[in-house]
Amino acid sequence: MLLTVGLMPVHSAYSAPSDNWQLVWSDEFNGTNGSAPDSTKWSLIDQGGGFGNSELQYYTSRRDNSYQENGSLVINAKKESYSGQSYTSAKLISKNKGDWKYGRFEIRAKLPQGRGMWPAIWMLSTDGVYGGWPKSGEIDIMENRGDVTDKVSGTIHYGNDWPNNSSSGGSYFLPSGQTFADAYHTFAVEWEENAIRWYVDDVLYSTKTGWFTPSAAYPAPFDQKFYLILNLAIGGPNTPFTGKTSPDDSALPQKMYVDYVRAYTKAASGSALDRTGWTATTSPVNSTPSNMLDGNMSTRWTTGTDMVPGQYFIVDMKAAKTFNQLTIDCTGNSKDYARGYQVFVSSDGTNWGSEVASGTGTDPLITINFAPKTARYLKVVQTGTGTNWWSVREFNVYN
Ligand SMILES: [Ca+2]
Ligand SMILES: [Ca+2]
Repeated sequence: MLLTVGLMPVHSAYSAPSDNWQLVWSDEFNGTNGSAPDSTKWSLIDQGGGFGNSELQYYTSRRDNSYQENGSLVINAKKESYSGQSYTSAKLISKNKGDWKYGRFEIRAKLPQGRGMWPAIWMLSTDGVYGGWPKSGEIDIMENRGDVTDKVSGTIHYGNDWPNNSSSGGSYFLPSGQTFADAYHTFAVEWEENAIRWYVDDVLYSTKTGWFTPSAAYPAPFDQKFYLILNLAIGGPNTPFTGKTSPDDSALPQKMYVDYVRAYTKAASGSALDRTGWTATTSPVNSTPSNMLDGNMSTRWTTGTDMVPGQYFIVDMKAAKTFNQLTIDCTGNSKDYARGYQVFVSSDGTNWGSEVASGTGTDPLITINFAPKTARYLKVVQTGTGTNWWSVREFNVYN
Protein backbone atom coordinates (compact mmCIF):
# COMPACT_ATOMS: atom_id res chain seq x y z
CA MET A 1 0.00 0.00 0.00
CA LEU A 2 1.16 3.45 -0.81
CA LEU A 3 -0.34 5.73 1.75
CA THR A 4 1.03 8.98 0.55
CA VAL A 5 0.47 11.85 2.83
CA GLY A 6 0.15 15.51 3.52
CA LEU A 7 1.52 18.55 6.29
CA MET A 8 1.50 22.36 8.68
CA PRO A 9 2.44 26.83 10.51
CA VAL A 10 2.23 30.00 13.56
CA HIS A 11 0.77 33.51 14.41
CA SER A 12 -1.82 34.96 12.10
CA ALA A 13 -4.73 37.29 12.24
CA TYR A 14 -7.99 35.47 11.68
CA SER A 15 -9.65 36.13 8.36
CA ALA A 16 -12.47 34.11 6.91
CA PRO A 17 -12.10 32.83 3.39
CA SER A 18 -14.46 34.20 0.80
CA ASP A 19 -17.19 32.31 -1.01
CA ASN A 20 -19.51 31.79 1.93
CA TRP A 21 -17.39 29.36 3.92
CA GLN A 22 -18.34 29.25 7.59
CA LEU A 23 -15.82 28.24 10.26
CA VAL A 24 -17.07 25.14 12.08
CA TRP A 25 -13.96 23.72 13.77
CA SER A 26 -10.43 24.86 14.46
CA ASP A 27 -7.35 24.33 16.55
CA GLU A 28 -5.21 27.46 16.91
CA PHE A 29 -2.68 25.59 19.08
CA ASN A 30 -2.69 28.28 21.75
CA GLY A 31 -1.97 25.85 24.59
CA THR A 32 0.74 26.39 27.18
CA ASN A 33 4.27 25.95 25.89
CA GLY A 34 5.22 22.29 26.13
CA SER A 35 1.65 21.06 26.52
CA ALA A 36 0.14 18.13 24.67
CA PRO A 37 -2.10 18.62 21.66
CA ASP A 38 -5.77 19.03 22.64
CA SER A 39 -7.05 15.48 23.17
CA THR A 40 -10.63 16.55 22.47
CA LYS A 41 -9.57 17.33 18.89
CA TRP A 42 -6.68 14.97 18.18
CA SER A 43 -5.55 11.43 18.88
CA LEU A 44 -1.83 10.66 18.82
CA ILE A 45 -0.75 7.55 16.95
CA ASP A 46 1.57 5.13 18.80
CA GLN A 47 2.88 2.91 16.01
CA GLY A 48 5.81 2.04 13.76
CA GLY A 49 6.19 -0.59 11.05
CA GLY A 50 6.56 1.49 7.91
CA PHE A 51 2.91 2.31 7.08
CA GLY A 52 3.12 0.50 3.73
CA ASN A 53 5.83 2.86 2.50
CA SER A 54 8.88 1.44 4.35
CA GLU A 55 8.91 4.58 6.48
CA LEU A 56 11.60 4.57 9.18
CA GLN A 57 9.93 6.48 12.02
CA TYR A 58 8.03 5.30 15.06
CA TYR A 59 5.17 7.67 15.90
CA THR A 60 5.04 8.22 19.66
CA SER A 61 2.60 10.07 21.90
CA ARG A 62 5.49 11.54 23.95
CA ARG A 63 6.12 15.27 24.36
CA ASP A 64 9.54 14.59 22.79
CA ASN A 65 7.73 14.31 19.47
CA SER A 66 4.69 16.61 19.73
CA TYR A 67 3.81 19.66 21.80
CA GLN A 68 2.39 23.15 21.60
CA GLU A 69 4.75 26.12 21.59
CA ASN A 70 4.23 29.84 20.97
CA GLY A 71 0.87 29.31 19.29
CA SER A 72 1.85 26.40 17.10
CA LEU A 73 1.80 22.65 17.17
CA VAL A 74 5.32 21.27 16.86
CA ILE A 75 5.99 17.81 15.44
CA ASN A 76 9.59 16.97 16.25
CA ALA A 77 11.36 14.18 14.35
CA LYS A 78 14.44 12.73 16.05
CA LYS A 79 17.22 10.28 15.25
CA GLU A 80 16.55 7.78 18.03
CA SER A 81 16.12 4.01 18.36
CA TYR A 82 12.60 3.25 19.53
CA SER A 83 10.53 0.05 19.34
CA GLY A 84 12.44 -1.34 16.37
CA GLN A 85 12.63 1.89 14.38
CA SER A 86 15.61 4.24 14.13
CA TYR A 87 13.70 7.52 14.21
CA THR A 88 10.80 8.95 16.19
CA SER A 89 8.16 11.45 15.18
CA ALA A 90 4.43 12.15 15.66
CA LYS A 91 1.15 11.73 13.86
CA LEU A 92 -2.12 13.38 14.92
CA ILE A 93 -5.51 12.31 13.65
CA SER A 94 -8.93 13.92 14.20
CA LYS A 95 -10.87 10.69 13.56
CA ASN A 96 -14.20 10.68 15.43
CA LYS A 97 -13.26 14.11 16.87
CA GLY A 98 -13.28 16.18 13.68
CA ASP A 99 -14.95 14.52 10.70
CA TRP A 100 -16.60 16.23 7.76
CA LYS A 101 -18.29 15.49 4.48
CA TYR A 102 -17.28 18.40 2.21
CA GLY A 103 -15.76 21.68 3.33
CA ARG A 104 -12.71 23.92 3.20
CA PHE A 105 -9.72 22.71 5.22
CA GLU A 106 -7.07 25.32 5.80
CA ILE A 107 -3.76 24.69 7.54
CA ARG A 108 -0.94 27.18 8.08
CA ALA A 109 2.40 25.46 8.47
CA LYS A 110 6.15 25.72 8.23
CA LEU A 111 7.86 22.62 6.98
CA PRO A 112 11.00 20.74 7.99
CA GLN A 113 13.81 20.20 5.51
CA GLY A 114 16.46 17.60 4.76
CA ARG A 115 16.63 14.43 2.69
CA GLY A 116 14.10 11.85 3.88
CA MET A 117 11.73 14.32 5.58
CA TRP A 118 8.14 13.71 4.48
CA PRO A 119 5.71 16.14 6.13
CA ALA A 120 2.08 15.59 5.28
CA ILE A 121 -1.38 17.08 5.88
CA TRP A 122 -4.06 14.75 4.59
CA MET A 123 -7.46 13.12 5.03
CA LEU A 124 -8.88 9.61 5.09
CA SER A 125 -12.41 8.23 5.23
CA THR A 126 -13.78 7.95 8.77
CA ASP A 127 -15.94 4.92 8.15
CA GLY A 128 -14.26 3.33 5.14
CA VAL A 129 -17.58 2.22 3.72
CA TYR A 130 -16.17 1.47 0.24
CA GLY A 131 -13.40 -0.82 1.48
CA GLY A 132 -9.67 -0.79 2.08
CA TRP A 133 -7.15 1.62 0.61
CA PRO A 134 -7.64 3.28 -1.78
CA LYS A 135 -11.25 2.29 -2.37
CA SER A 136 -12.59 4.62 0.34
CA GLY A 137 -10.41 7.48 -0.91
CA GLU A 138 -7.59 9.67 0.36
CA ILE A 139 -7.23 13.45 0.05
CA ASP A 140 -3.69 14.77 0.39
CA ILE A 141 -3.91 18.48 1.19
CA MET A 142 -0.11 18.90 1.21
CA GLU A 143 2.92 16.71 1.09
CA ASN A 144 6.56 17.59 0.57
CA ARG A 145 9.93 15.89 0.36
CA GLY A 146 12.51 17.63 2.49
CA ASP A 147 15.19 17.76 -0.19
CA VAL A 148 12.89 19.67 -2.57
CA THR A 149 11.98 22.56 -0.32
CA ASP A 150 10.23 24.79 -2.85
CA LYS A 151 7.60 22.25 -3.93
CA VAL A 152 4.42 20.82 -2.42
CA SER A 153 1.89 18.43 -3.93
CA GLY A 154 -1.84 17.87 -3.55
CA THR A 155 -3.29 14.52 -4.60
CA ILE A 156 -6.33 12.28 -4.39
CA HIS A 157 -6.06 8.47 -4.26
CA TYR A 158 -9.00 6.28 -5.25
CA GLY A 159 -10.06 3.43 -7.55
CA ASN A 160 -9.12 -0.24 -7.43
CA ASP A 161 -7.00 -2.17 -4.97
CA TRP A 162 -3.23 -1.70 -5.11
CA PRO A 163 -1.37 -2.19 -7.45
CA ASN A 164 -4.17 -1.16 -9.81
CA ASN A 165 -4.98 1.93 -7.78
CA SER A 166 -5.46 5.41 -9.23
CA SER A 167 -4.41 8.88 -8.25
CA SER A 168 -4.42 12.39 -9.64
CA GLY A 169 -2.94 15.62 -8.40
CA GLY A 170 -0.87 18.71 -8.96
CA SER A 171 2.12 20.56 -7.56
CA TYR A 172 2.90 24.11 -6.48
CA PHE A 173 6.34 25.75 -6.61
CA LEU A 174 7.42 28.80 -4.63
CA PRO A 175 9.13 31.65 -6.42
CA SER A 176 12.87 31.23 -6.84
CA GLY A 177 14.83 31.59 -3.65
CA GLN A 178 11.95 30.81 -1.26
CA THR A 179 11.39 27.55 0.63
CA PHE A 180 8.54 26.08 2.65
CA ALA A 181 11.02 25.63 5.51
CA ASP A 182 11.81 29.34 5.80
CA ALA A 183 8.33 30.72 6.46
CA TYR A 184 4.77 29.72 7.17
CA HIS A 185 2.46 29.13 4.23
CA THR A 186 -1.25 28.36 4.05
CA PHE A 187 -2.35 25.11 2.50
CA ALA A 188 -6.03 24.56 1.71
CA VAL A 189 -8.39 22.18 0.04
CA GLU A 190 -11.96 23.00 -0.92
CA TRP A 191 -13.92 19.81 -1.28
CA GLU A 192 -17.40 19.92 -2.76
CA GLU A 193 -19.65 17.27 -4.23
CA ASN A 194 -18.16 17.38 -7.72
CA ALA A 195 -14.84 19.18 -7.33
CA ILE A 196 -11.78 19.26 -5.14
CA ARG A 197 -9.52 22.34 -5.32
CA TRP A 198 -6.02 22.86 -3.89
CA TYR A 199 -4.54 26.18 -2.82
CA VAL A 200 -1.23 27.50 -1.48
CA ASP A 201 -1.51 30.97 0.09
CA ASP A 202 -4.95 31.21 -1.56
CA VAL A 203 -3.52 30.62 -5.04
CA LEU A 204 -5.52 27.88 -6.77
CA TYR A 205 -3.09 25.42 -8.35
CA SER A 206 -5.10 22.26 -9.00
CA THR A 207 -8.72 21.20 -9.50
CA LYS A 208 -9.96 17.61 -9.81
CA THR A 209 -13.49 16.63 -10.77
CA GLY A 210 -13.13 12.97 -11.75
CA TRP A 211 -12.56 9.88 -9.60
CA PHE A 212 -14.19 6.50 -8.94
CA THR A 213 -14.44 3.53 -6.64
CA PRO A 214 -15.33 -0.03 -7.69
CA SER A 215 -18.48 -0.56 -5.61
CA ALA A 216 -20.43 2.69 -5.85
CA ALA A 217 -21.36 5.45 -8.29
CA TYR A 218 -19.72 8.87 -8.59
CA PRO A 219 -19.11 10.96 -6.55
CA ALA A 220 -18.09 8.01 -4.34
CA PRO A 221 -15.68 7.58 -2.61
CA PHE A 222 -15.51 11.32 -1.88
CA ASP A 223 -19.07 11.50 -0.58
CA GLN A 224 -18.46 10.31 2.98
CA LYS A 225 -16.99 11.83 6.12
CA PHE A 226 -13.21 12.26 6.24
CA TYR A 227 -10.87 13.17 9.10
CA LEU A 228 -7.62 15.15 9.21
CA ILE A 229 -4.09 13.79 9.65
CA LEU A 230 -0.91 15.73 10.47
CA ASN A 231 2.41 13.91 10.46
CA LEU A 232 6.11 14.05 9.74
CA ALA A 233 7.33 10.76 8.26
CA ILE A 234 10.95 9.77 7.63
CA GLY A 235 11.40 8.08 4.27
CA GLY A 236 14.08 5.44 3.76
CA PRO A 237 15.85 3.47 1.01
CA ASN A 238 12.57 1.80 0.00
CA THR A 239 10.26 4.81 0.23
CA PRO A 240 9.28 5.98 -3.26
CA PHE A 241 7.94 9.41 -2.25
CA THR A 242 11.21 10.62 -0.75
CA GLY A 243 13.36 9.24 -3.55
CA LYS A 244 14.46 5.87 -2.14
CA THR A 245 17.44 7.28 -0.29
CA SER A 246 18.65 7.20 3.28
CA PRO A 247 17.63 10.19 5.37
CA ASP A 248 20.17 12.90 6.08
CA ASP A 249 20.80 12.21 9.77
CA SER A 250 22.81 15.41 10.07
CA ALA A 251 19.60 17.35 9.42
CA LEU A 252 17.86 15.91 12.50
CA PRO A 253 16.11 16.82 14.63
CA GLN A 254 13.63 18.46 12.27
CA LYS A 255 10.40 20.21 13.19
CA MET A 256 7.13 20.77 11.44
CA TYR A 257 5.19 23.76 12.83
CA VAL A 258 1.42 24.12 12.50
CA ASP A 259 -0.02 27.53 13.34
CA TYR A 260 -3.63 26.43 12.93
CA VAL A 261 -6.04 23.96 11.41
CA ARG A 262 -9.42 25.37 10.40
CA ALA A 263 -12.42 23.58 8.92
CA TYR A 264 -15.21 25.40 7.15
CA THR A 265 -18.50 24.27 5.67
CA LYS A 266 -20.50 26.12 3.10
CA ALA A 267 -23.09 28.46 4.57
CA ALA A 268 -26.54 28.73 3.06
CA SER A 269 -26.55 30.76 -0.13
CA GLY A 270 -29.91 32.51 0.07
CA SER A 271 -31.00 35.26 2.43
CA ALA A 272 -31.99 34.24 5.94
CA LEU A 273 -35.52 35.33 6.81
CA ASP A 274 -35.98 37.74 9.71
CA ARG A 275 -37.01 35.61 12.70
CA THR A 276 -38.41 38.43 14.85
CA GLY A 277 -41.49 37.18 16.69
CA TRP A 278 -41.09 33.59 15.61
CA THR A 279 -41.79 30.87 18.20
CA ALA A 280 -40.86 27.22 18.51
CA THR A 281 -42.51 24.26 20.20
CA THR A 282 -41.08 20.79 20.58
CA SER A 283 -41.89 17.19 21.28
CA PRO A 284 -40.49 16.14 23.67
CA VAL A 285 -41.23 19.32 25.59
CA ASN A 286 -37.91 20.15 27.23
CA SER A 287 -35.12 22.65 27.35
CA THR A 288 -35.77 26.07 25.76
CA PRO A 289 -37.04 25.91 22.18
CA SER A 290 -36.59 29.67 21.69
CA ASN A 291 -32.82 29.11 21.95
CA MET A 292 -32.82 27.89 18.36
CA LEU A 293 -34.21 31.24 17.15
CA ASP A 294 -32.22 33.74 19.23
CA GLY A 295 -29.25 34.40 16.94
CA ASN A 296 -26.85 33.25 19.63
CA MET A 297 -24.65 30.24 18.91
CA SER A 298 -23.95 29.75 22.63
CA THR A 299 -27.57 28.89 23.39
CA ARG A 300 -29.28 25.74 22.21
CA TRP A 301 -32.38 23.63 22.39
CA THR A 302 -31.38 20.12 23.32
CA THR A 303 -33.42 17.01 23.83
CA GLY A 304 -31.05 15.78 26.52
CA THR A 305 -31.69 12.25 25.36
CA ASP A 306 -32.03 10.32 22.13
CA MET A 307 -34.90 11.49 19.98
CA VAL A 308 -37.55 8.88 19.26
CA PRO A 309 -38.79 8.57 15.67
CA GLY A 310 -41.76 10.87 15.28
CA GLN A 311 -40.57 13.44 17.79
CA TYR A 312 -40.12 16.91 16.32
CA PHE A 313 -39.88 20.64 16.58
CA ILE A 314 -42.30 23.13 15.03
CA VAL A 315 -41.49 26.72 14.16
CA ASP A 316 -44.29 29.25 13.76
CA MET A 317 -43.17 32.12 11.49
CA LYS A 318 -46.38 34.07 12.44
CA ALA A 319 -47.19 34.78 8.78
CA ALA A 320 -46.90 32.93 5.48
CA LYS A 321 -43.37 33.02 4.04
CA THR A 322 -41.83 31.68 0.85
CA PHE A 323 -38.63 29.70 1.33
CA ASN A 324 -36.52 26.97 -0.28
CA GLN A 325 -33.84 26.16 2.29
CA LEU A 326 -33.47 25.40 6.00
CA THR A 327 -30.43 25.03 8.20
CA ILE A 328 -30.28 23.16 11.49
CA ASP A 329 -27.04 24.23 13.12
CA CYS A 330 -25.78 21.97 15.90
CA THR A 331 -22.18 23.22 15.61
CA GLY A 332 -20.31 22.79 18.87
CA ASN A 333 -21.88 19.44 19.58
CA SER A 334 -20.06 17.19 17.18
CA LYS A 335 -22.35 14.23 17.79
CA ASP A 336 -25.74 15.75 18.67
CA TYR A 337 -27.55 16.27 15.40
CA ALA A 338 -30.37 14.71 13.42
CA ARG A 339 -29.20 11.52 11.71
CA GLY A 340 -32.55 11.14 9.97
CA TYR A 341 -35.17 13.83 9.41
CA GLN A 342 -38.29 14.81 7.48
CA VAL A 343 -39.51 18.35 6.86
CA PHE A 344 -43.19 19.31 6.62
CA VAL A 345 -44.88 22.65 6.08
CA SER A 346 -48.37 23.82 6.98
CA SER A 347 -50.53 26.91 6.63
CA ASP A 348 -52.54 26.22 9.80
CA GLY A 349 -50.20 24.21 12.06
CA THR A 350 -52.60 21.25 11.94
CA ASN A 351 -52.61 19.84 8.44
CA TRP A 352 -49.09 18.94 7.37
CA GLY A 353 -49.56 16.97 4.15
CA SER A 354 -46.64 15.11 2.58
CA GLU A 355 -43.02 15.76 3.43
CA VAL A 356 -41.24 18.45 1.42
CA ALA A 357 -37.79 17.07 2.15
CA SER A 358 -36.06 14.30 4.03
CA GLY A 359 -32.50 13.23 4.55
CA THR A 360 -29.72 11.90 6.69
CA GLY A 361 -27.61 14.35 8.65
CA THR A 362 -23.88 13.75 8.26
CA ASP A 363 -22.46 16.64 10.26
CA PRO A 364 -23.55 19.26 12.82
CA LEU A 365 -24.59 21.81 10.19
CA ILE A 366 -27.49 20.34 8.26
CA THR A 367 -28.61 22.25 5.15
CA ILE A 368 -31.88 21.16 3.56
CA ASN A 369 -32.90 22.34 0.09
CA PHE A 370 -36.22 21.89 -1.68
CA ALA A 371 -38.48 23.53 -4.27
CA PRO A 372 -39.90 26.84 -3.01
CA LYS A 373 -42.79 26.53 -0.52
CA THR A 374 -45.11 29.11 0.95
CA ALA A 375 -46.35 28.37 4.46
CA ARG A 376 -46.48 29.73 8.01
CA TYR A 377 -45.43 26.63 9.96
CA LEU A 378 -42.42 24.31 9.60
CA LYS A 379 -41.97 20.94 11.29
CA VAL A 380 -38.76 18.87 11.42
CA VAL A 381 -39.29 15.26 12.50
CA GLN A 382 -36.83 12.60 13.67
CA THR A 383 -36.94 9.54 11.43
CA GLY A 384 -35.18 6.23 10.98
CA THR A 385 -33.10 4.08 13.27
CA GLY A 386 -30.14 6.43 13.63
CA THR A 387 -31.68 8.15 16.61
CA ASN A 388 -29.59 10.70 18.44
CA TRP A 389 -29.64 13.70 20.69
CA TRP A 390 -30.39 16.94 18.92
CA SER A 391 -28.64 20.10 20.13
CA VAL A 392 -29.99 22.82 17.85
CA ARG A 393 -28.13 26.09 18.36
CA GLU A 394 -29.79 27.94 15.49
CA PHE A 395 -32.57 27.18 13.02
CA ASN A 396 -32.77 29.38 9.95
CA VAL A 397 -35.02 29.62 6.92
CA TYR A 398 -33.85 31.03 3.58
CA ASN A 399 -35.31 32.17 0.31
CA1 LIG B 1 -1.70 29.47 16.22
CA1 LIG C 1 -29.16 29.86 19.89
